[in-house]
Amino acid sequence: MSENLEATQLSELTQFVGKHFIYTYDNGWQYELYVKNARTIDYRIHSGMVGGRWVKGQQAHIVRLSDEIFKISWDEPTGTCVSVAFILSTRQIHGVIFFPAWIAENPQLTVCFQNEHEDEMYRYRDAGPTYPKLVIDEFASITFQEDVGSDREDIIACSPEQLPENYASRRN
Ligand code: FER
Repeated sequence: MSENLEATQLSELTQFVGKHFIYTYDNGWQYELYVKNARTIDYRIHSGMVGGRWVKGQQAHIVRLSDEIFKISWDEPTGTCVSVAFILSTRQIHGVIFFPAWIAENPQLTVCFQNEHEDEMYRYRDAGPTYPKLVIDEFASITFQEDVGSDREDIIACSPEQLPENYASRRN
């Protein structure tokens, strides 16, 4: 039974896995996300409270809610929790980000290539303060999307500042 469910779910994700998105939240924050495989994302943050931050290999829960609606949810080494719904038919997104209080107080502490600072992030997370959480609840529009296939390491491979000038402003 559960084997069957899992197989069904994986096949339902094939249209979503391998997608690469650039999107801007209504508050102006610009993000980029690559659905690397059915349990993994890479992402880069171009602007906003933690602009400059980037992460590879974040484990995530990825589900299909309906034909063209997918949701990705994860808990980061910083303690930030994120849940993002992608409505592919209208290229809209709704994201909720739950920031621990220490990040709201000092966002710059998380601005780095996190993979090289994971132990530091766990130490900050455990030191807190965690509460009160800062909840950001915003819609976004997808400004660029492409299908690049799964498990690529070259899609998110450098910091946002190292990208060509118009990389994030490309529209399609
Ligand atoms: C997103 C919202 C939040 C997203 C990533 C985050 C890549 C991560 C925030 C953080 O680490 O502070 O849509 O997609």
